[in-house]
Amino acid sequence: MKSEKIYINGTWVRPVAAQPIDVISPSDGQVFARIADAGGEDIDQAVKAARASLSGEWGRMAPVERGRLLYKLSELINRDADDLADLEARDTGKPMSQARADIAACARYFEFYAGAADKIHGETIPYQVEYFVTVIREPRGVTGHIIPWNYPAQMFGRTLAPALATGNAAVLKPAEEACLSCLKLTELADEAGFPAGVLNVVTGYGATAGATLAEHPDLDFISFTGSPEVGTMVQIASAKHHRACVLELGGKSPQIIFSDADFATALPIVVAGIVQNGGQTCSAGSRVLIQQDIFEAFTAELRNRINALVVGAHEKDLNCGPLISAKQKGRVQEFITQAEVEGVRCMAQAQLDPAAPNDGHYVRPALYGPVPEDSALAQKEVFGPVLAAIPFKDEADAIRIANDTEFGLIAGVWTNDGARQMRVAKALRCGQVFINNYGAGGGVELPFGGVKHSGHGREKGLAAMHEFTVTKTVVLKHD
Ligand code: TXE
Repeated sequence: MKSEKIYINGTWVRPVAAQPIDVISPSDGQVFARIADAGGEDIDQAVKAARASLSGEWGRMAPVERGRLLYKLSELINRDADDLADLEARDTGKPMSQARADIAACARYFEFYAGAADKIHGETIPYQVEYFVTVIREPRGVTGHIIPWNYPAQMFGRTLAPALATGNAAVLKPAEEACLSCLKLTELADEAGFPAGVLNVVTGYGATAGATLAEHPDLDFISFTGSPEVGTMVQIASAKHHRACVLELGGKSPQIIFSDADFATALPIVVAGIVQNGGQTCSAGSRVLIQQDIFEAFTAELRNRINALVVGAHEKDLNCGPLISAKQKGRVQEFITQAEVEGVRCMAQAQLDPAAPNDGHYVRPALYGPVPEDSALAQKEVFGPVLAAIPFKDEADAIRIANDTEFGLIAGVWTNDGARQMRVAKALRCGQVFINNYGAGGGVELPFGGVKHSGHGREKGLAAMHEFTVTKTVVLKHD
């Protein structure tokens, strides 16, 4: 693999300057690869190549042909799924079965948007009788994509497939902590035969390569997934150039358990919602709001399940892997220490596999509760496997607590009362509500994104194709 190179204008090249960046395995803390550290000049070359490709073969390509290229890429991803999953698990520390599911999701993104590429319809608008008005959808142009380390392969598909399906030319800056699968996927895109310059992939640090891309004057659009702090910077840079952006900035998503909920269905899904990917998931169900009269009974069952979990190295394929980095482990431990200082009780904690390497970034999944509504564990995105249990009195109280954070990404509602399902779904301030199920990762077809500090704009589904296109109104006067 060409991990120390960047991909610009259809060619793997070394960055102009700078030392490569060491890639550390989260499972054992050891360096196992190196990636290129691109600088401003490299980013500039990538944007130039993307711009040039729009007036070449790509700009003239029929949508059906674009779709065929995307479909070819999805087939190549499926062909190499085992290698990609190995790489993803090693790079991110996630258990092998999760990595396999991520690669399948990545292939599915290219499959879904392949089929959608020639279905970007416009509309006609009845205006005055002597006019004929059509509204057409055109690509934004050159799109920038900055993605995080938690789901590199899935994010590659999620952000690039709709951008390419709609005819844009892209520059991707993946996260420095984990991006090897993105490089391998780029090799596959090259093999699929996308024209030179249509996809450019430039690895490097956020503060240098990422910031240069976000601030580049010749971008037409940017899609960012990451922290609210960097999201703010990306939005300010976009505002300076008067261009639109999509921001997906995480959450503090509630799972709301009413007294009449079906415990047996809810319990494994509530546990999976915080343990998947070590809780490093924007849509992690990190708060479980439980109606008071079942608080003891529900948390007793949760405790049993969490105590029985085992965290360990990715290749053991246990319930949970390590966190991405020593830095992320430190962040999560600070939240735990603060909760303990505030006197919040640890109700359950998973086991550490005795064979887990000492230098891995392991944090044992834990349940804390009852968590005061104003504490950090109830308000802040921990981005680790820490579940906060919070009791509520009645429906109004549940809605109030659920909405009382700065985030608004997703929510789970567990009740068999049909009217309540709809009332609560309407009252929640977030981008998606799951009733008697949970999980924003699945379902490429489903629009995904947040409100409030979780960001704006929508990824996935046909909604993403709207983000990556812009309308043009054509008004013809016939006589
Ligand atoms: O994010 P960053 P970090 C949240 C989560 C986590 C916290 C910090 O709470 O604990 O953010 O994670 C690039 N200009 N999420 O530090 O720094 C960076 O290289 C342009 C939630 O890893 O935002 C990477 O590619 N780009 C989230 C990407 O931004 C910059 C997923 C994300 O990194 C940049 C990840 C800059 N100045 C973290 N600085 C989610 N929504 O799922 C960094 N980057």
